[in-house]
Amino acid sequence: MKSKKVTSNNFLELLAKHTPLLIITHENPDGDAIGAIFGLKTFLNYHSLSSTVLLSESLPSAYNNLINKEDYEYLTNPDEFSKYKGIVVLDSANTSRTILKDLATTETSSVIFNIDHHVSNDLFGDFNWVEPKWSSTCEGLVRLLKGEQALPKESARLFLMGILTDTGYLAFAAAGLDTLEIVTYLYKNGVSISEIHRSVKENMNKRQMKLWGYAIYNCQYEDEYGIIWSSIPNQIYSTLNVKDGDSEGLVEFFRRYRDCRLALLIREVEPSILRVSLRSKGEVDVNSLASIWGGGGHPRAAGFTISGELNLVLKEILDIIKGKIGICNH
Ligand SMILES: [Mn+2]
Repeated sequence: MKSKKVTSNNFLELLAKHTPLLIITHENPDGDAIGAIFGLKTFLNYHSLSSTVLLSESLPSAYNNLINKEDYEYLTNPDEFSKYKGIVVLDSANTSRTILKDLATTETSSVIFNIDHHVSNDLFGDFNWVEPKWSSTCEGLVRLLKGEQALPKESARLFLMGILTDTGYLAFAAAGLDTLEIVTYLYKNGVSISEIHRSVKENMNKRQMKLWGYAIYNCQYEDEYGIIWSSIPNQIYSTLNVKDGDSEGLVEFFRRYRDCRLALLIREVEPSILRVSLRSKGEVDVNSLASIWGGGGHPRAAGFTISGELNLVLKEILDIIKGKIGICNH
């Protein structure tokens, strides 16, 4: 596939040439993905450019306060793609976790715009803006859009939400001075960090509290290797009536363990469908570990999906990871 690296000054001009636009992101979208699709949609609305956000699943309830129901549609018919001149894919390292997965990109006449910050991004777009130095896709979008075009306050709020959720409210190493400069710019647009923290982070429901409690109570330590892990069988998902997105932020919690080099959370989101999330404090590169199973992400935050029997797969994964990272040298 032909790929072009494009500079920022023609980003909006290029999008404007390819309306109506379709805006999509990866399945099980996190705060950055949600902030990116709706921040861009709100921006395009404000500048009278036609676009549609298409989702394949309902959004985690934590984000309800920030999103308008009129701003998205659910995917009903995959042939719908053909009516869009451009498809903007946000925060996705490849198309396998998006609604484009069943569609060979060569079969669509739509132009694909790939905007992302995953180091594992495979540059699937016709145009690619992929920069692992961005703390978040939302930070990247602000960089691409800020300039002479006005940034509406609603977009600023959504982009700031994405930056904050992807950086642990600016506490993670990915949030450097460049990120703080963008945050300051958004702050000057009238949006507040504490308001976003209250509406997204301090918004867990009782079922989520129980899910987190279950995973934390049952966590296990492999102290020789500096690994802390927990697993959530599918039965817990049905008993507590929780969804995939209800554990967002949970694996980061395990990184709080003093002697953690690597935190692993394995969730059986559907019978025999296992989502594995990996986090590290920096010494271990979890992106390269996740790539063993076809996943990816960032050096300190990555994941992959695998199928099989939970405990068997978990043991296999832990054995391979232990072999790769070795024992702690303390
Ligand atoms: Mn992201």
